[in-house]
Amino acid sequence: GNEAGRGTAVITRTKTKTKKPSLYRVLILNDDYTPMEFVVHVLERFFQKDREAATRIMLHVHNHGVGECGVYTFEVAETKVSQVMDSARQNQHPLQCVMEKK
Ligand code: NFA
Repeated sequence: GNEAGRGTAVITRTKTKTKKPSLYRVLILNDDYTPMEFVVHVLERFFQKDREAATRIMLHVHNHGVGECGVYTFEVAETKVSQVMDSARQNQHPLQCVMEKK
């Protein structure tokens, strides 16, 4: 607390900073044209999945339309989405990657 000149007591910082960051799911969307091997490659390169996990996620997206690549804080999730979208564009694949708040 702080007692300032005119008898106005002001409480500052009653709480310590314990706010947890919001988390975001990064998702890949299915399409009819992106090669399965490219999606596996993306999951290995940008999401640190081994071949088995990457293949499982790719097949889940292929069969269900959408699938989770990982959960990250806002800036990390944004970076992952940009990396995937840039790589897809460079390779002329229509692959879409999005993030959503958990
Ligand atoms: N559906 C794509 C195909 O049959 C493969 C794919 C999987 C694309 C996951 C996008 C995401 N070639």
